[in-house]
Amino acid sequence: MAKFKIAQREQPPKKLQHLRQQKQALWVDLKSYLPLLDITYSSISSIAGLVTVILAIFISSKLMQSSRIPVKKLEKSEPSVNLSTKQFVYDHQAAQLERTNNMDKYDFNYDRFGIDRRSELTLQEFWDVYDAKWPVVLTTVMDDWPARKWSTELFNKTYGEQRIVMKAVQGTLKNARGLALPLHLFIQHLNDSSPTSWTYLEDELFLQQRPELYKQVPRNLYTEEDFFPLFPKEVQPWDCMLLWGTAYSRSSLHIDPYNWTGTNAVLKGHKKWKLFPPGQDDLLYVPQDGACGFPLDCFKYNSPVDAFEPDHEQYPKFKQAMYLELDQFPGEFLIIPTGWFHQAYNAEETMAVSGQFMNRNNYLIIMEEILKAGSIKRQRLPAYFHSLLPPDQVKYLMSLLPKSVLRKGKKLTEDIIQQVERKNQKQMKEDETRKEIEKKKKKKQN
Ligand SMILES: *[C@@H]1O[C@H](CO)[C@@H](O)[C@H](O)[C@H]1NC(C)=O
Ligand SMILES: *[C@@H]1O[C@H](CO)[C@@H](O)[C@H](O)[C@H]1NC(C)=O
Ligand SMILES: *[C@@H]1O[C@H](CO)[C@@H](O)[C@H](O)[C@H]1NC(C)=O
Ligand SMILES: *[C@@H]1O[C@H](CO)[C@@H](O)[C@H](O)[C@H]1NC(C)=O
Ligand SMILES: O=C(O)CCC(=O)C(=O)O
Repeated sequence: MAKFKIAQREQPPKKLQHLRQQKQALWVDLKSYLPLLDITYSSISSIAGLVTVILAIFISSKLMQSSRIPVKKLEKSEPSVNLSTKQFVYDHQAAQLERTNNMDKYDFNYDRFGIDRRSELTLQEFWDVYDAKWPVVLTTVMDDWPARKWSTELFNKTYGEQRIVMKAVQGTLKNARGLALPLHLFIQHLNDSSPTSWTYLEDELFLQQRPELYKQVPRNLYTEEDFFPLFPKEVQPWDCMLLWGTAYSRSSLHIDPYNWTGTNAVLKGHKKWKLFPPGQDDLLYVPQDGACGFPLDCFKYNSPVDAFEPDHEQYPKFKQAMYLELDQFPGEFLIIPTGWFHQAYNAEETMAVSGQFMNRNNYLIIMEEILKAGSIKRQRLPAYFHSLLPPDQVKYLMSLLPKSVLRKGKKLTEDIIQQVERKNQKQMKEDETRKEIEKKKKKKQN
């Protein structure tokens, strides 16, 4: 691969450095408010646990029926790929070469080592130059999103008493813990964060369970072709995660499940990104044995490094890693290619929505990741598998899914939903009781 822009990696972002020197007591008081919270997922005590629970939530249920179906005409897939006989590895270098060659077809002044912001982009050019090859920011696809009007006040008023899932960090990312608590408590502390004390609402279910919100986040031309709705509902990924973080909040450095292509739409705030071209797993200290723990299993590609505050002593090789940087602002829609490690950092309070898609350019990769993890046996694919159209391949693959996996998926989602809902009811009762008591007190005083 060619040279990549090597961005300032030695130092944390300016804002972080600056604040680090201050006394870190903006709101180190998380401890005093944590005990007030009713922790639903009491078993979550580490980032690993949190990731498991949050990702578990991602397994879809019968609640939402997606109407998203593939729409564009499809060509046959390459006959050279035969998933039924051997492991397939996507050739990212070949993809880069293809990208460079394809650039000649179009009249655009591409930033070869940075991230283009595009408004008038045809679907064909997207597929030729960016999709499964390089990140891109789309600057107009969110113009008509009703969600652009979402405000703290609206969420507080309408959903304040309802529970959300979030992570809270005191210290470093490694000290993250998962919490489920009423939204208004998260909102109450939106402005109270410091480099070592922050919260991040990361909820896969919140929007998906509220159709009035879900429909305010429409798909666009580039994400429309999606084969995930062909998965049985029990194992279909949720595709609309609410990400609302205080300043300093961040994700981990990771690749998405099944190496899918990710999307991230910023509604409010300022999100910073570090995006790593594929092939650097060694420099990112990616463990080789991680399992994602979904009913439809997959390998987990997570790096233990916090790319925004790397511990160079513990991870010396990270210094050699190359990455692209991006500052993403409201109305900007980022597409993260399959297989690229990425980490987001919210430079100020930031609200965003993430999603994913499986289309003609990544479906073989996703199917391979599923086969590799072993929920479906490779040998069960018929000889004619590769003569099927891509969506039919996906449907066929899914028809081989053991019933036990479907049952697990269904049960897991139901359990999680029940848990949150039960807590909501409990919470409401508690609130009523509290109000009654206050009323009585007032009466007494009068
Ligand atoms: C998915 O990404 C991982 C991590 O970079 C890589 O090892 C794996 O080969 C990728 N999967 C496919 C099918 O290319
Ligand atoms: C959120 O609503 C609660 C009442 O439930 C109120 O006390 C609080 O001030 C509100 N916060 C904001 C930021 O609107
Ligand atoms: C956070 O601070 C901003 C700017 O000072 C203010 O407009 C906003 O209301 C505050 N939000 C909360 C939830 O306190
Ligand atoms: C894929 O492998 C199977 C099993 O060995 C074989 O029967 C089939 O012809 C192969 N398909 C292609 C397109 O090479
Ligand atoms: O925190 C973020 O915005 C990053 C989210 C992300 O990378 C993901 O959903 O895969």
